[in-house]
Amino acid sequence: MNTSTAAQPIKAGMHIPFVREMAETTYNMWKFGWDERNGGNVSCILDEEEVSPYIDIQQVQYNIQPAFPVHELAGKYFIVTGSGKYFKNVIDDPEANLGLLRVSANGEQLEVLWGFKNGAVPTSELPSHFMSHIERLKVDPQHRVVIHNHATNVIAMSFIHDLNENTFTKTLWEMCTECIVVFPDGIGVIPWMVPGSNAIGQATAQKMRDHHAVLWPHHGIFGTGHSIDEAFGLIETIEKAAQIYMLTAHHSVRQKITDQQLADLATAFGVTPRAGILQI
Ligand code: 2HA
Ligand code: ZN
Repeated sequence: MNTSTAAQPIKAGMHIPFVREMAETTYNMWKFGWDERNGGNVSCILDEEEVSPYIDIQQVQYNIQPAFPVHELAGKYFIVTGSGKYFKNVIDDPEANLGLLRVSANGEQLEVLWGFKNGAVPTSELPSHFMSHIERLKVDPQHRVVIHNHATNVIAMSFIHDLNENTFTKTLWEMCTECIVVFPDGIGVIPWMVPGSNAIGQATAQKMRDHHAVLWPHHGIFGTGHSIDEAFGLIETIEKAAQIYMLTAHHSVRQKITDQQLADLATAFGVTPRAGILQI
């Protein structure tokens, strides 16, 4: 007896593991309220072996001129979100909201291999992403992912906390016990700047030499990692700490995690807190 019900048609691209992960992650970020409208962008470095079973890597659809030559990333494959695209919608049409590109061998072109259907183009923050990838790869060859989003409490905190990156980091560490273990290198902070520009990309990337995450005051956050899970988890942890801060900031605090306790955590978990933040 045939008991099967009508199969749901699988959306174009959703059989590809890295496309599915991008679609699910962008959807989750939207559900968290971190990516209203077209807010946020993601880029992930892929190995040729991950790409080639699903996409014809000989078949360049067309070329795009990058904002600056990216010699350092020559030959690398990236799955990236599209400019002006809504994270809410990626899951319903990955091909129209995402694109797969390869930096050409001479670093002067971006070769589109898949996606960006109907004239879509890569995220407006591609310069910031590329510059951040370049800097993270210098300090960590395993680096692969840059996520930018508009994490709500991180933005809120940037209005009421000072923007010194050491004191901002210290406050975040004090909010939840696990923070110093998840981001012992702290959070980098740049001044408010116009998004989408090479200048904000340079300022962000400079902070990426010493930090996995960078705050854009009154705008959002950049988080990086070896995987989408790791970069997402980093932002989640920072946002959680910022949420605790926002929930407690207008209350009188009766007890807190001390600097000695933060140092004990670092020792217990084998991490080295960024120097100059703990006073012990
Ligand atoms: O893509 O988040 O910073 C929209 C943005 C720009
Ligand atoms: Zn943004």
